[in-house]
Amino acid sequence: MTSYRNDYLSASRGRVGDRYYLMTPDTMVENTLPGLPPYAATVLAAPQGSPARFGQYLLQLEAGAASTLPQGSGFENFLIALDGGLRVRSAGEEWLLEDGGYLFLPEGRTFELEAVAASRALWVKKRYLAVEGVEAPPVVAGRLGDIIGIDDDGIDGSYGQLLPDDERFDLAMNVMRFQGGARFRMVEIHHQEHGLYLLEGGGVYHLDGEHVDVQQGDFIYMAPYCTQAFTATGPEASAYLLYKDVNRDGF
Ligand code: UGY
Ligand code: MN
Repeated sequence: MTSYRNDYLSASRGRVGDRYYLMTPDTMVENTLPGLPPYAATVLAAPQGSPARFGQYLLQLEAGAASTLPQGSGFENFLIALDGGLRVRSAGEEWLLEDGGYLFLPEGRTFELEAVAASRALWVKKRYLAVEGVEAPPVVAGRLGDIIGIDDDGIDGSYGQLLPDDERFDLAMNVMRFQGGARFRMVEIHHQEHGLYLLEGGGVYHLDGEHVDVQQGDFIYMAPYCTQAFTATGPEASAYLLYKDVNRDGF
């Protein structure tokens, strides 16, 4: 008798838990978003269907592909080139993001994109939470490779901050780096949410009481109060890029 069991159903590591989901590359679906080239965007996180209060997108652009409408209107926006090269224009300024090059644009700016080579990039967007008496954040540009990490015993690794750590910013984009064999010394519980993109390596992630295997190219959404801890099973080093809402009290 023919079996109609689909082996890929059990083979995928992708899963959706109560307070998190793990999106592995085999589960990612390409979408066409307004003003972007056809099927260029995978929605990694968005409020639709999840508690997420931010958007995160994996963009995959062919050389020469460009946006046809201003992007990011009404949001603060963060872009980072994973590979290839991305020209970004905003308010008469222009940046070329290559190999970990990143750009933060405060709310009030829109941007246009053009891929100068076949490119993959991550885009995070969020509605800015202004605080009376606190200045708005400035434009920030940098390169992931230049970010020096600060050792942190609690996570048995280091974290590097791509954006300034002060009250003007209501989001952090951090790179967390781990040697093979490193493991969190605590299980974190906090009111903030995370969008985690695994840049290299892999290991086991403790999420909401479950343990999942994670690898390069995976995305994890963690809702507020999701228990979390990482073990880098090695032997190679691991690194992930982590979105976190910060410097606000949760109201
Ligand atoms: O900053 C953080 O909350 C970070 N340590 N969390 C994480 O890596 N899951
Ligand atoms: Mn955390």
